[in-house]
Amino acid sequence: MSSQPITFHAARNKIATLAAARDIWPVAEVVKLFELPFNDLLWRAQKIHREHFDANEVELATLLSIKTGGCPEDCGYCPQSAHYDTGVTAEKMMPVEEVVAAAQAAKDSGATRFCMGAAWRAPKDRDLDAVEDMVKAVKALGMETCATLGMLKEEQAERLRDAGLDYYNHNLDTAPEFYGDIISTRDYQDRLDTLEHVREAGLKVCCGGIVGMGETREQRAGLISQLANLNPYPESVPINHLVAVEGTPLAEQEALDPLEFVRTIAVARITMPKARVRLSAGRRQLGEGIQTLCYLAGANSIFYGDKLLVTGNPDVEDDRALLSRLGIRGKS
Ligand code: SAM
Ligand code: DTB
Ligand code: SF4
Repeated sequence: MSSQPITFHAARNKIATLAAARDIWPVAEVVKLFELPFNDLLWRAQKIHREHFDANEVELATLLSIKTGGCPEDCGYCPQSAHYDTGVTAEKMMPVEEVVAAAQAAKDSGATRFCMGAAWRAPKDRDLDAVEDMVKAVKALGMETCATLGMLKEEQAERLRDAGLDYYNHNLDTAPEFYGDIISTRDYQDRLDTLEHVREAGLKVCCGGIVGMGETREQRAGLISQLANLNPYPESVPINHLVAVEGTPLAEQEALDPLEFVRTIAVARITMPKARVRLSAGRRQLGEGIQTLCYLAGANSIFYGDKLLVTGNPDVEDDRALLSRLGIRGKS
């Protein structure tokens, strides 16, 4: 019998065994996590957090917009889209020396990761010449490097890897079912394709989304399920709270219950135990109490610096003061 070709059932069992080797998170299971009593959810998240990380340490990552505004995409939340009148004007790419100076300043104030963002649908091959120089120079300062430049082809990801890029950020943003309500100029599959190219090139993946855009709880669970089921799941997961910017279609979006944001962080921690879960955009609006709950729920990375890309972030002094009150150290 052993010489028989593999049967359908044997093949199916093998696939099931392989799937069991990593946790698969169907949307319904993620919804169940969201529905737990708040204290039970936070307790589960904390236990998992402590199994994999020092719970009193947070990664400090600084963002810089290396090419601001005038983006051809129509992402409904984004102040940099050329489709909306938000007061952000299109600028040229920043000179390499300015980028390096900003990275050095970030390093001096304690950041260990530097993320360079560009308002592009996708970089042109010639744009990457300058980005490669930036990556090399930032890396030479001894910082971890990250870039977020839009859709990427595999050869482009390889170029960035060879320049010394550690992470590439490309977000799924929301659940597949809600995505079309927010963006029409590229689809979900385009994003999954870019993530695949990034992985194939051997870069680490930074991928997350935005909460508070009018999605349902099931759709929030849908986003987390998509992220957690990536194989492997991302090393870095930025969870952004919508920053509602005047002029964008989401300017008047009704505010989400902030505890639902905390729940999203906890669910990300439980479903992606070893990821850096980054409490990303929206910290200024969330305030210190909610941020503290996010740290308790397993967030262990923040964007650190007075600005995100074009909108505001808490002042560095205020972050330092809050972290010190909580006894949380910056990762060295
Ligand atoms: N243009 C590139 C792209 O879209 O991939 C890179 C930069 S883009 C600004 C990076 C991410 O920032 C978006 O995917 C989105 O998740 C987040 N983002 C942009 N505007 C935001 C806002 N108003 N509130 C929260 N997150 C936002
Ligand atoms: C991510 O997930 N959030 C960051 C970073 N990746 C590039 C960007 C947040 C942008 C917030 C609005 C702004 O300042 O443009
Ligand atoms: Fe462009 Fe990125 Fe903003 Fe979308 S999120 S409009 S792709 S800068």
